[in-house]
Amino acid sequence: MAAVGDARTRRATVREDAAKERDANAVTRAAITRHGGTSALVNPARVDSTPADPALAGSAQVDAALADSALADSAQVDATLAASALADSAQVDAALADSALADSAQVDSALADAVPVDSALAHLPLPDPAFRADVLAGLSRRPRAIPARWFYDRRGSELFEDITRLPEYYLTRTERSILSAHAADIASLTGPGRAVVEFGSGSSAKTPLVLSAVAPSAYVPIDISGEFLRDSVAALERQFPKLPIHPIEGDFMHRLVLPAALANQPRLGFFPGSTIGNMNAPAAVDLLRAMWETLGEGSKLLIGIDRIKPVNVLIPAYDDAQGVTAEFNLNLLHRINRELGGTIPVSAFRHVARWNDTEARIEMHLEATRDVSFSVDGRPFAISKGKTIHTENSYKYGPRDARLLLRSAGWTPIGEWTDREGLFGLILAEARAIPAAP
Ligand code: SAH
Ligand code: AVI
Repeated sequence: MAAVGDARTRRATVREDAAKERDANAVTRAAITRHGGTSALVNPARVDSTPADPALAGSAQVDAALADSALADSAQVDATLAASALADSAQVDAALADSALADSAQVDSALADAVPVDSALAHLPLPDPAFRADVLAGLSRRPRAIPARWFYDRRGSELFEDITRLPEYYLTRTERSILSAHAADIASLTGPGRAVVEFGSGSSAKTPLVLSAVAPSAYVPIDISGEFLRDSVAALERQFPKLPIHPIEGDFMHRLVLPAALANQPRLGFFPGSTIGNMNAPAAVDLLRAMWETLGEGSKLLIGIDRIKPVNVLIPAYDDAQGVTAEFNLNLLHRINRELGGTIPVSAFRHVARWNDTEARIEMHLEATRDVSFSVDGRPFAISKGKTIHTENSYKYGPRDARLLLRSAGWTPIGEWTDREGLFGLILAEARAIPAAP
């Protein structure tokens, strides 16, 4: 294991690795290249051309999902959201380039008279095509729904950090307390010298607890929120100056090509915060399988999964007294206005958090408080008073459900910890081949 002590040498190594991985990948996401170009530390080419679920990859299937305006029930919406998240964005980009989304037969007949893009928008930076596609499709389907990953622009990442400090948001402090209390047990089960690969690393606030315990060979934080990732890496480099850090700005829903420097190093995946809860079960299994493939057989995964608990604890965690979660939710509309030339009257929407007991999930919505009409990227939309845009699901799991979810994707639980009240679960699992049925 080559420990690169000097930050400049490390950056040079990362650049070399980036060049190799660029060659290794058949498809590079345009959006990642765009962001990746802003920092030498962020490797622009790492997303494998194979999405987690190849069946959902083809643009024809994506188009078909977009065309289905009869999506009445939320399970179907989840499937479509998963399809949208998993769709190979290169193909989505290609579809956009062909103006496939402008075809009213494929999207929504109401869009047939779509207003052309306002020339006043010409000065705006190029919007992320995948964001544009998800927003236009999400506002066109019924019920309306936009994938939660678009919360995380810089402002969204900052607001999420504020949420983690709220008294009502028990998740972060509980998971941190479990990690502190059991770091030594976790380290004895993982052993030293693993490359720690963190999925959805955000501020990497909990990461030092793990890095200090497991004596890692390298650290690979992965996040779509590029600017925020760069700041977090700079802080970690100061704290762990001898640790090679290889940040990846990208979408973890795809199987990733890890930096060449990690070849032959055993791996420990780290997926804290119950981010797995933001996916429905099929998407969660696809993601866990993609992680299995990214990390390889024999790897370990330390994952935080929030538990089912009384509604009087859950609802305030997602609808806090200070209104920070409301601001986080509404920031999605501001982001659409900022990046996609939207004219959404944000003050005409209110944040709603609901517990859906059948699905065992918190749902966040943005509800129109009056009839509204607006445009996004020149396309007209109307929402009647009381109707919502579904913006997030946060699934909660019982301990057995959580273990079953992991096993469904080839991860065998080998350790499990919780807090005194059993609010949150932390599971260590191992990537094993799925055994044959008896
Ligand atoms: N792990 C941190 C942050 C959780 S917030 C914690 O435990 O507190 C969820 C994080 O996942 C955000 O930083 C967000 O930018 C990132 N994220 C969400 N969807 C993603 C995706 N599809 N690919 C990569 N990162 C994603
Ligand atoms: C990142 N994710 C696990 C958070 C959650 O609890 O579902 C996002 C969040 N949404 C509202 N508050 C926090």
